[in-house]
Amino acid sequence: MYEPVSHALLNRILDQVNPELKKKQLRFFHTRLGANFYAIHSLFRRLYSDRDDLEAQMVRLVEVLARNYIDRPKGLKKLDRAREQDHQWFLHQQWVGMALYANSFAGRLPDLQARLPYLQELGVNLVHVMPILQCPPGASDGGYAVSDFRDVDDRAGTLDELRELGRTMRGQGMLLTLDVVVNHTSDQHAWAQRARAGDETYRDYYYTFEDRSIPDQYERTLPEVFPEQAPGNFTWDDAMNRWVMTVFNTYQWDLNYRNPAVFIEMLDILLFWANQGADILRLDAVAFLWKKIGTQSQNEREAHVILQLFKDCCQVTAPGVLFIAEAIVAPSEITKYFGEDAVVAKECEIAYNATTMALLWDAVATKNAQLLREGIRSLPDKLEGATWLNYVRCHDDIGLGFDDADIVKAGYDPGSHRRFLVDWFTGGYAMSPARGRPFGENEATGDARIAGALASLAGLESALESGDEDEIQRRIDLILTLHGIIMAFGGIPLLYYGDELGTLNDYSYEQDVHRSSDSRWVHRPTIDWERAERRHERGTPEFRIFNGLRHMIEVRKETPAFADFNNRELLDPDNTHLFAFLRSHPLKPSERVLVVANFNDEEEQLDLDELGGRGRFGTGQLGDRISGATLTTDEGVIAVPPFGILWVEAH
Ligand code: OTU
Repeated sequence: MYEPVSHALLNRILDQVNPELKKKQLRFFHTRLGANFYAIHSLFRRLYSDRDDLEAQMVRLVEVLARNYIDRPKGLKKLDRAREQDHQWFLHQQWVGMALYANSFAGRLPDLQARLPYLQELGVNLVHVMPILQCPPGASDGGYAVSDFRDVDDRAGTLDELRELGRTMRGQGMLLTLDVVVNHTSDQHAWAQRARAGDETYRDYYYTFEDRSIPDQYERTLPEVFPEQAPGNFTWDDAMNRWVMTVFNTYQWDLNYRNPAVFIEMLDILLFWANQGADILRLDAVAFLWKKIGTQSQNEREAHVILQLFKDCCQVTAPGVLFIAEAIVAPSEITKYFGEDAVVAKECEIAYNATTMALLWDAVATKNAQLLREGIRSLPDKLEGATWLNYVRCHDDIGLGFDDADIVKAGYDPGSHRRFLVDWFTGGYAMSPARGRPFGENEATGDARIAGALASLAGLESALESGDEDEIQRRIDLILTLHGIIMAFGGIPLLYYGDELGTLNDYSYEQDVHRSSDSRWVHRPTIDWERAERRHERGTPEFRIFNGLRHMIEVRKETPAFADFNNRELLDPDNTHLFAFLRSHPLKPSERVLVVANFNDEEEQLDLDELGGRGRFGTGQLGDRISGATLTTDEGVIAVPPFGILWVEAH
C-alpha cells in the first residue's frame, strides 16, 4: 500500500542506511520493502510510539533486513521466488513431518544426516530438529534456554554441519524446521551477563526490578507454567541484585519486547537462521511475548503485533520461510496466531493444533468421541493459506486445554472430567492400561497435565507386559488410528520420533539430577537402533507400527482430498464411539474421502443413512483406501474394527 507519510519516511531511511548497503543489487528487496513498508511502519509505531528515537530504530530495522538479504545465499533467494509463485505449496498433502532431538535420535548433526534415509523410508519429508543452539551444560530445558543464538551447540555439531544438513535435505526435497526461542534467553546468555554486570542497555533487554513491588503486582494475575520445578514468575539474581522475570524456569529470562532493540535483535536472529537454510522457523512460546500487569500476560494484543511485524519483515528478506506458532492456548485463541487476515495482518502460516491433540487423548480415555466432536466443532475457522500442525504427541506434556463449555456439552463436569483424565493416564485407575506421569501439578489451582510416551499412554507398555497378543494388537491398532486421524485431518501431520517404532517410556531421567524434577523427560527417548532393525521383522510391534505408518503416509500423499483448503466437514454419526469427517478437494469434486475412527475396543457400526444417506458417499461398493478392502454396505452400514480407522473412498 502507498501512503505518503510512511513513503517519505522510507525515502529518508534509504538515504540514511549504511552506504555499503546501497551498492548491492537489491531489486527484489526493494520491491518487497516497498510493498510491506507501510505495514511495518504502522506496526512498529503501534508498539513503540512512545520512543523519541523511533526513526533511528527504524533505520536499524531496515539495515537488518537489507544486510540479511545481502547475506542470503543465492539458492535460497531462488527458492523464495519459486515459493512466491506457488504460494500454497505447503498446503499440499505431500508433507509429513517428524520432530526429533538430533542427539537422542541420531547423535551429532552428521549422524542425523546419515539417518535421513530412515526418515525417507517412512515417508517423512519435513524434519523439526529440536533446539540445537548453544546452551549451558546442566539444565537447559531441553535446549530452550539458549546462551548463544548464533551458534550450534558444540554437543550437536557445527554451523557448517547444520548448513550441510540443510543443503542435503533441500537436495532431496525435504524441509528443515529449526527452533528460535523468541520469548527468553538463558541466564548465561551474553545479554544476561552484561545485565548482571550492571550494563543498563542490556538490563533493558529483560524485565528486572529492584524490589518486589512490581513483581507482586504481576503475580496477582500471572499463572505458573512450571508450578513444581519453577514456582512463581520472578527470580532473585544475586549478582544483579535485582528480581528478573522468569515465567518458565528460573534460568530462562524473559525478553522485554517493550524495548525495540530486543525486537530488532530477534528479527536479526530469525533471519540469520533463515539464511542458514531453515525452511520453517518454529517460534517458541509466542503467546507469552508481551507482559502486562493485571493480565495473564498471554495472548496479549501486542504479542500478535510483534508476530505480524516479524512476518512482514521476514517477507521482505526471506519470503519463502514459514513460521510455526507454538501457542498452546485456548482453542479460541490458537487460530488468532495465523493472523487476522492473510495479507495485511498475517502472523504464522502454521500453528500447533494443541486442541485436537488433547481431544484425541480424551477420546482414548473415554472410548467416546463426543467431546472430540464438540471441541472440533467449536474450533474457529482458520485463514486461507494457513495450516495446522497436527500431532498426537510431542516433546511436551499434554495439557487439557480444551474448552469448558464443550466439556459441558459432552455431558461432563469440567473440573472432575479433567481430574479423571489426568488420573486415567497417570495410574489413578487400576483398570487403565495407560502408563503416564503427572506433569505440572498445581496444588493451589488443582491443575495438572500429563507426560508419557504415546505407546505407553495408549496401553502398549502394559499390553506387552501382560503378553496378551490380542491386547497388543488392539493397542497397536489404536496407535495407528491416532496417526490415521492426524494424517487425514487437514494440515501437516507431525510425528514424534520413536513413536514410529512404538517406543515406550524411558524412566532413566529419574536418575539424572538435571532432569528428575521434569517428568517430560519420560517421553524423550534415545533411539535404540538395534531395536529399530526389528521394523523389518514381520510380526514384531516395531514392524507392525512402522509399516502401518509408512503405508498410511504413502496413501496420504496420493490423496488430494487430504490437502488443506479448509475442506473438512465434521460428521455426526449416531454412535458415540465413532469420530467421522468428510474431506473433499475443492477443485476435484470426485476426490472425497470419508474418514471414520473407532475409539472403542469392539467393532462399531457406522450407519451412512444417518449421515445424509448412502447416496452422498457414492453408489455401489465403497473401498477403504488404507487396507484396500471393500466395505460391506448392503444395509448402508460400515463396520469399523476395534480401535480401527477407515479412509473410505467416497465417489
Ligand atoms: C515451550 O512450551 C516448549 O515447547 C517447552 O519445551 C519449553 O519448556 C517452553 O516453551 C519454554 O521454552 O510455551 O506456548 O506446558 O507446553 O511451556 C506454550 C509446557 C509453551 C509447554 C509450554 C510451552
